Amino acid sequence: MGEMSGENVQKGSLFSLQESARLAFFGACFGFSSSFASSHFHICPNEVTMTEQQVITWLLERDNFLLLTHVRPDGDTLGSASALCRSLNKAGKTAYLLRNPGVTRTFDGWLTLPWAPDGWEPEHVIAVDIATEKLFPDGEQQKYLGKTELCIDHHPSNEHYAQNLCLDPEAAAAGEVVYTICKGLGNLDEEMAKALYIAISTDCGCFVYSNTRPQSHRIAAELMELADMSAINKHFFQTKSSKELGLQSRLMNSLAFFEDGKVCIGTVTVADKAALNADESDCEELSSFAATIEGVLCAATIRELEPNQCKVSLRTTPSYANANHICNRMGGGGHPAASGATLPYPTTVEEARKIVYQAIFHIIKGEALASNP
Ligand SMILES: [Mn+2]
Repeated sequence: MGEMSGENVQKGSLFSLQESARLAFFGACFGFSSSFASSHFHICPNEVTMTEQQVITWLLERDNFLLLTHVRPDGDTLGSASALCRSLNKAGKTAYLLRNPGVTRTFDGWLTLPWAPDGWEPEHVIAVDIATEKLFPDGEQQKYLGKTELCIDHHPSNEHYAQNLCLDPEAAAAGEVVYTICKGLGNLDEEMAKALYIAISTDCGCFVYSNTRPQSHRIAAELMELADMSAINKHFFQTKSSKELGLQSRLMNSLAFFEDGKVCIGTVTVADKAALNADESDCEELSSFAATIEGVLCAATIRELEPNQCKVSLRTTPSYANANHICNRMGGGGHPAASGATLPYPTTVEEARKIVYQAIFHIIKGEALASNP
């Protein structure tokens, strides 16, 4: 699964001023301090922090909810929203998900996604697994910028754009937080259990990434009492398309290694995808592939989304290289072991390689100096 590590693949920015983009971008690349683009988005100064129990009370006092999911939606944002929607429906509430144009066929038949009907107007907007408004998909969701009443999240990098925030930065997935809410609403069932299992397992690489905590297993165990997860495990973790394997092979051939093999940077181009007739759903697991090579502690995968528009995914051993810090330098962010950034200025894949190299080495060398003065 694509962003199964819970990476927070920020869309870079939606600058209207190219020059401002250029300045901020080169600031990020070359080490000027950079509060990258956040001023262009809403920050809620009087944000209220909520526990799951307070969220339950808040939900029960209201009705007509619209659930938002993030751009390039992954198992966590979709599974969590799907489960929460069903739980709200079972509690007698009207709730829908806002249609997300980026849903890949990976999820076909695995999640119920009740999209809001055309023209339906919500009373309350809830963002699920969305760390920043920069991750709102283009299109209809843009009209909800600054309008999120509740954000349910697990990203330490959450940008506090919602009026109310229920954040557990220790959770492996937003699905763990949503689990507590659904359980509190008292209506967990087989379908919700499957959706929450998809949310949690995909964000922690089926319980092997470093974000996995004992509680992730406890929740998964409880969910497994309610549903058979074997088909989910087979589909999401033990199945690859031949196109996907072809892309992996091209990525493998593109890898450049540094620091005695501890750092690697690889690329997948638009031409690679075209040659294999592959689409985004074939790319979902690519970002975690390079990190599985023996000896690699910092793996960067550059994917050309469109010609000269590059997305970077980092998978690292945080004690060696903090992926969130590296991606912060490129206008993105996420978690210490898994982060992402979409370079906000058009770059060729080869230019992107240099930018990523510089960001990685700034952090590795800077942090090494900091710990060995
Ligand atoms: Mn997540």
